[in-house]
Amino acid sequence: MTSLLVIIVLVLLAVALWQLTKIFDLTQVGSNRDTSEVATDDDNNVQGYIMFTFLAFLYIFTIYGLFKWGPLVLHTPASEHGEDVDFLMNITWVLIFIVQAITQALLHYFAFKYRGKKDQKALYFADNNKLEALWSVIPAVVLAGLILYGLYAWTNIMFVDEDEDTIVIELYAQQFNWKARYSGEDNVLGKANVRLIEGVNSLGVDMADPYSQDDIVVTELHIPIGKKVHFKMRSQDVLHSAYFPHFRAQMNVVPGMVTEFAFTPVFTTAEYRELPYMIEKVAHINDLRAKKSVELVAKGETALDPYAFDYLLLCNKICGASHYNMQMKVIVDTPEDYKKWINEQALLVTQVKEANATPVPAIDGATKMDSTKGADTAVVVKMAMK
Ligand SMILES: [Cu+2]
Repeated sequence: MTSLLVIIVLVLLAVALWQLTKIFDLTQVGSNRDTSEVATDDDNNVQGYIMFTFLAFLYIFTIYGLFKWGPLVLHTPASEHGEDVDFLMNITWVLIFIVQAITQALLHYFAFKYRGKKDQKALYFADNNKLEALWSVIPAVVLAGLILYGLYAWTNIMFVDEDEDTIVIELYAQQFNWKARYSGEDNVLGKANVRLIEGVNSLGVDMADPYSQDDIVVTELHIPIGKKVHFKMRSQDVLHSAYFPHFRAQMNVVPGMVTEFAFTPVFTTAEYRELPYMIEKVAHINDLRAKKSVELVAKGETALDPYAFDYLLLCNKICGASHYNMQMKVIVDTPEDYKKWINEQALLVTQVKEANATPVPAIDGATKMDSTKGADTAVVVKMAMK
């Protein structure tokens, strides 16, 4: 409603201004004002200086933006290859920045220098091979250099030696959550198929496959520092994208195929929380939250919990209504903590067996079906019938 009112006010204001200019034109009737549409030297000078003002605006806005929003970029990378990605990104930015600063200055300077002047005629200039070669070859060489370096970095990052000692983990995407499946002692993931999804086996793991017997399914990803983790990704429904911003890793997760990415974390969660930039950032966020909490409490609502940093796996493909909230907490542990954690996790095969073993209660009408327990029972019944 408010926006409609604002629109009406703006339209009325525009109409009023237009009427005012008409009245102004009428007051000028009879005076010997220059009404010619051909630009005079004065007009051209004004246009020339406006060009310079625009150039100043471009530079001032760029510098302002760098200071104002520059600190918001992702800081220290938390993976081994992250440095390479950042270096490539920074080189690209610096190049764009230098080229933009020079070409914009030249463009606006020449537009000013050769602004219209009375009796000045444009010089007919067909072409200059040397100049054209120069401005084609320089960008071509620079771009080829960037692309070659990019390809080199990409192959380096994407290459996973099959014999390398890695931890194989499956990332399973579905609208709108992530699950992780650890390949267990054998480091091989058991086969899986969407047709096998049933009850606790929400990833459709083939429980008859010997490789599935030690698989573990979790909703919070733990990985050890300093060890290469080889992710194999599957999607249950639509296109998703596994995005680990702090590890500088991203890969599409495509239904019907397995995509891969591997990286080595170099900071544990605890270490990353202690980085000076992170301490400052978290303090700032908590300042804002504390202020907001005062407002909330005044309104009789609950205060916000203080924020603590955690690595996240996000979805970076708009995959539906709750896409924005499709995330999984990632914890980088020390090798000892990781070992301890993984040993505490229940095997999928045990979970499936337990679900199957739950005694089926006597079916006494619909009352059983309105609780979660009831839903489980339905699954068990279905599995038992298989
Ligand atoms: Cu998604």
